[in-house]
Amino acid sequence: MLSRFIRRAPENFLTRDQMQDVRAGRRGFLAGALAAASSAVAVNAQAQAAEGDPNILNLPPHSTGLGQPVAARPYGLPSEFEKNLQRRESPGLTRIGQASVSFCPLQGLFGIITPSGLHFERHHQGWWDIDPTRHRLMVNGSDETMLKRPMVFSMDELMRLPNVSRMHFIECGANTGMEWGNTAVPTVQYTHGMLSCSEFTGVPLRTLLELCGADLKRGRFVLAEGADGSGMTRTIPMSLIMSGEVLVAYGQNGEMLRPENGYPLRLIVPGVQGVSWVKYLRRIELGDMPYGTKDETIHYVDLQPSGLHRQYTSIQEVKSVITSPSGGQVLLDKGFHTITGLAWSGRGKVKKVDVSTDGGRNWRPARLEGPVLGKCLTRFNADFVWDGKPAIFQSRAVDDTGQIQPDYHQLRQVRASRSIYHNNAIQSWSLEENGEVKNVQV
Ligand SMILES: Nc1nc2c(c(=O)[nH]1)N[C@H]1C(S)=C(S)[C@@H](COP(=O)(O)O)O[C@H]1N2
Ligand SMILES: [Mo]
Repeated sequence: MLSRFIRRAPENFLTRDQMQDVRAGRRGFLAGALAAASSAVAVNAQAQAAEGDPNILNLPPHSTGLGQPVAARPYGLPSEFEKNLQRRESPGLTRIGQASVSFCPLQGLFGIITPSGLHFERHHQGWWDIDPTRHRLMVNGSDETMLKRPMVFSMDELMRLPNVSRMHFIECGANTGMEWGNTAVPTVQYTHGMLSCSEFTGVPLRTLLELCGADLKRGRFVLAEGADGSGMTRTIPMSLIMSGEVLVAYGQNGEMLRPENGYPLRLIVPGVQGVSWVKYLRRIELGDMPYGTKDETIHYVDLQPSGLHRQYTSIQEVKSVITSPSGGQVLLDKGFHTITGLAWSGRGKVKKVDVSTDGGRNWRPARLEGPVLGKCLTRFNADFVWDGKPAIFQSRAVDDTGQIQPDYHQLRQVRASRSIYHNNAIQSWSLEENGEVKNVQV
């Protein structure tokens, strides 16, 4: 029984033989891996029944020899067997210069925090490892009456200030964008992997504005500017900043931000699409009207059924996805399996997640695993006993403002079908009789 498991994804766990293939640069091992895994399980189960499990009976070297010395690795790394759990570039997307996306392997993660090394990446001009001793943050007003004391902060000066740590998700507005076209991207890594969640540490932007003597009545918008070559500038409404939620952050999961995620400083705008979370943050300007920069007027806008574009739709609406079983995974046996997934809302907390195993005809509540936090990922689980027949898995989240995640029919009625951004529709995974799980739209 112990050898029967859900293969978490074609990319996950490597056997020793596959690891040797990877090291030797031999290709094509993944294609054969499925067949090998299925037959290996069947053979193992029979062999075990007859003569006992050699994995238990024969003492392995790690039970008889000396282990590795302490501090052999001053900075820890995952197990060699996890080498294939990686962020990946989608085979279906073209990389333009350094402008690219790497997707987070959601199918292989537990709980709600994304390990920093697996956080998705979206760079409009490539990433930099910026010298923190030379990085500066300037805070100024659109004119001299907006802010009494324009200031320039070094990292040391910022890190002396009172700070907070908060757990939040970040989702690119283009996440799940390929699904508008019903392209059936194969795995959850590529359908939903522009999503990650971390504990961020930093100074509330409100604190910095107050330090600079900002006119918080007249100042209605802030412009945030990054130090990379992408000209990444976004308008942030003061209503978000006054709540104290918007952070100028240097910390991510207990250490400094990773270079790919904006080291040494980025903006955290909880609930809002990723593009507003300006990385390599170098300037904040307080003004009295929206700035209308390129990334908010021509990009990240939504084509409506009327033919007009909707702008400034920046809140990531309530959404969920089953991460296992999901596309590319294989159920190797009938019987008990755990359905697990993630739910989130840019408007607040997840209140409820329902799951269906028959394509949305019947729904039952999933268990929300704590903690359930505002504008943060929430893990849900549900029991499933597979009878060997085809099934269609779906999850549907509801947030504490009462918003319900739509199905594709409902979404397309309001948003038409030629959009790119802000797709929060219900995802369907079809389980076939042979145990394979595939991306479908129903
Ligand atoms: N300076 C800068 N900030 C940026 C970007 C960028 O290219 N440059 N990309 C934005 C986009 S579109 C997204 S989705 C998020 C991605 O953050 P991540 O790479 O840490 O996942 O950063 C945003 N902030
Ligand atoms: Mo993005």
